[in-house]
Amino acid sequence: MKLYENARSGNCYKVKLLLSQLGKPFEVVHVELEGDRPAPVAEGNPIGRVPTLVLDDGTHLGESNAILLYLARGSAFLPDDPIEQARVHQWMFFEQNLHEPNIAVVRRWVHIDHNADQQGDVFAVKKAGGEAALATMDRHLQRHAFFAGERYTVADISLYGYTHVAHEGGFDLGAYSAVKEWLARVKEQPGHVPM
Ligand SMILES: N[C@@H](CCC(=O)N[C@@H](CS)C(=O)NCC(=O)O)C(=O)O
Repeated sequence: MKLYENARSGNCYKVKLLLSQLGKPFEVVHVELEGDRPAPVAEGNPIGRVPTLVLDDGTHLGESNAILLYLARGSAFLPDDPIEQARVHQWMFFEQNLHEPNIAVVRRWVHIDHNADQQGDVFAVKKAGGEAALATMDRHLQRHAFFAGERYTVADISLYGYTHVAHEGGFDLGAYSAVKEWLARVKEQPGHVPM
């Protein structure tokens, strides 16, 4: 398998983390966030972004969470029980709807593009959205060790991607003690690799 990715992307890191924990060999191909994208990303992935995973038979897959769900089939990282599986999906949709578009975007402006001061009122809106997402996670984690099925799944991998680097966007995790404890639990999982 070949993973087209950028090392500063939490979306790409999610896929590298799961592949590592599954013990699946893969080759990494670096792609710049700005600029020309190689054909497998620009043409093979209809969305034209990274991560793009190219399977050994030439199949191209895009969207980090779709890739996670594909790779996790039949493994301990995706429960078979329909309700538990729906809860995995629930948190992964939350991640793409209310978490990543706020926390990852604020981090990109602050930490990567250094243009937060050019974002006008949108910056405060995105920052507040990120805080709300962290508060939602914290409420859940005050009663549960993980997001779905009381065990480590791809829902945790998905949410870990940008939560563990949220401080780079100026989010103070001090207010979210259950999130901080969960981050430590995720880091302790067998086969964990850093971003
Ligand atoms: N929802 C997509 C987001 C993919 C995405 O936006 N990837 C970014 C890197 S994190 C990218 O390719 N950016 C290229 C650009 O900014 O031009 C996913 O979860 O994979």
